[in-house]
Amino acid sequence: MRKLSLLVVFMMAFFMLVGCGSGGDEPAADEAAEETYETLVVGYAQIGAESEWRTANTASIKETAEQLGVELKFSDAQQKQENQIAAIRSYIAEGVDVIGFSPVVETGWETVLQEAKDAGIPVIMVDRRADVPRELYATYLGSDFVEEGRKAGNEMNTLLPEGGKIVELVGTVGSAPANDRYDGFRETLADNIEIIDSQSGDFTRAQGKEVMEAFLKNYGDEIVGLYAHNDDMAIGAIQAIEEFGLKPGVDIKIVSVDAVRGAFEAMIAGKLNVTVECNPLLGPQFYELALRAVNGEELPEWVPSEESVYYPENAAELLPERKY
Ligand code: GZL
Repeated sequence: MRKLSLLVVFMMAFFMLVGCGSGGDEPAADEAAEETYETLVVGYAQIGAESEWRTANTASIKETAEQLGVELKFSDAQQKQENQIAAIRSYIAEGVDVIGFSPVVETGWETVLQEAKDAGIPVIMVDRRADVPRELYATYLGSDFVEEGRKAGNEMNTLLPEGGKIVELVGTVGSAPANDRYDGFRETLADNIEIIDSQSGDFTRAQGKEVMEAFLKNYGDEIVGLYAHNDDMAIGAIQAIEEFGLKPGVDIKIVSVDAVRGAFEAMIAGKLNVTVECNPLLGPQFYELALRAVNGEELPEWVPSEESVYYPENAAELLPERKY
């Protein structure tokens, strides 16, 4: 009897062990569960708060995280690259799942992005692009800035069929939007339009006004057109043009980029002639890409955003529905 009991106990123990070890349909210990928005932890290194566009972009990143239940760690670098790099390093140290950032300038990112790669943390470039090897980022989500420049050039040709002398307010020196809008504009600008001066206003209203004051002091009413790389600089320039005694949008035709609410208001007032859209509402696409990246999916090198061009004729009708 005793032997029979021992045999039964042994057999029960054996099958219990085998059953546990069989694997059955439980996942093996090393198969990590898929992340969801609710478990995702994202570190985002934002450039700053230099323009209406940036404010809308930040709102989209923060509000979408809230809506999805994503844990967002967010930093504002006051337009300083060293602050963005420090923020990315802090996210690496905290072991976030994904890092998102909008590189204030194109160069100087390779070291810190290599550190993120070594830590196994995917990086998504949002809005602006950095000049780094493909293996250092999961994808780039942003606009075709060269195309924005091309569109602006075509609009300036339409506004100045007789040609003439124009000036240019360039964005942040070294940034992808400034470099590409500069190049794209020159691809399509007509030969009878001459860019007599081109200076950076760093994408801000204050500096856009300051540089336009200097242009007007140097060239006065020779200037018949202004190309501004963003609406904030154009709005600053509009103030300078009025203070100089000329009519913005009439004496000086103005083409700018972003399509923020301030640009619609300026077009309604007849002071701005065209704004080329650059969509800042990138939050939803960013988190969708972040989740795919953290769950191991290979992403395309570039996910471009859809954009349009807006004119005074329907600015008043469109303004109420503008989200930024
Ligand atoms: C463009 C974005 C630019 C905007 C500016 O994608 O990086 O930066 O055009 C903003 O308004 O400051």
